Amino acid sequence: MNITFRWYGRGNDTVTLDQVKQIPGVKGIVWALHQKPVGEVWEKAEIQAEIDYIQSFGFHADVVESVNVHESIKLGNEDRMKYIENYKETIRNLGAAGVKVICYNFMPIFDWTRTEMFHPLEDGSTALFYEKAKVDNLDPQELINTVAAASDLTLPGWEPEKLARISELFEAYKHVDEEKLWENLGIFLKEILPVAEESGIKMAIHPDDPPWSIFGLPRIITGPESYEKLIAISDSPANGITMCTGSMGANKENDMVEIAKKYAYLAPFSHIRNVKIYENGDFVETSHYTQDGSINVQGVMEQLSKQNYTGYVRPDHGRHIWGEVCRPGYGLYDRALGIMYLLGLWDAHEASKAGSKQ
Ligand code: DNO
Repeated sequence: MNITFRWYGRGNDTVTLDQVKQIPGVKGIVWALHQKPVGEVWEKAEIQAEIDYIQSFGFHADVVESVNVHESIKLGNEDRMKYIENYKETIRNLGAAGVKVICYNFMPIFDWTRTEMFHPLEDGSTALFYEKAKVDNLDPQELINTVAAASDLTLPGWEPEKLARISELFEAYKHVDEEKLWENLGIFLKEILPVAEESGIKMAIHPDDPPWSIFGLPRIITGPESYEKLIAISDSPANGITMCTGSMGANKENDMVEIAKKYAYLAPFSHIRNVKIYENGDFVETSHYTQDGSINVQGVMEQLSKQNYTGYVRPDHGRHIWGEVCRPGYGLYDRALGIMYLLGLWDAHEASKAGSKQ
């Protein structure tokens, strides 16, 4: 297991790499060129500048999250090949700079979706919250306003240039159902996977968050059956997943321990966090601690240890604790606590494996 920490770049994050350096066990920084408009080629020089900075703190920069996929590719528009070619160029440039994993997603229009960014928890902290009935009855524009009001910084996946075209995009997606979206994912993957292989990169698709359709838009990476379909598209070693316990696990039907057991081998990258799911389908992001939420984080870590998992792992969204002012879900303190919990579980499982061999 290779512990990493997501960081949004100089001037774009409240957390500094000096601070991350003080969290035990962190080997690498998960990064992206967040200022690049979706669909543009990431140039070699700008990639290298970011990597040099990260490496100057002694971290590796092996994992990029995310190179976002242009809506034209997901929609299957006529101009999609232009964007696919740009994506290939970015893969080549990242591979040449030594990057090993690219996390991406195939969610139409909206990336991760929450109705409240600073929902009060009983312990006095705040956390990201999803109110199901609210989303079921919400005008998407209201959701955009909520997200925009939550932070002065642009949140990943919520780029203003995309959101300005919202009604046009909704109109376009009327012609794309789940089947069509799978077809468009297949076309994208068949084009880019050979390039990823040549470049020494594994592509790691992130589950839809939450893993169900919202606003009538199709969503396809929602549970174990999605992984079977993904494998059926291509058995390239570059065709991987980002195993995200909090995203996929927000649907109670998805048993993350079983999913880890069966699909961790497909995941060069894992996001490990907890959520508490309520009877009415709402969910809130809790601490990483198993007893605080609905996900068996302990059981997931046991699976990873049993499989001698060598992939990259990061804690995911944390609560906002101890008065920290930060990006929603991406503070320093609770993610650092999360790492200590994951390392503790890992060491305990490794020790019991070693013990049982004696
Ligand atoms: C939110 C993240 C997502 C994730 C992308 C992956 O905090 O989990 O934005 O990075 O969906 O492409």
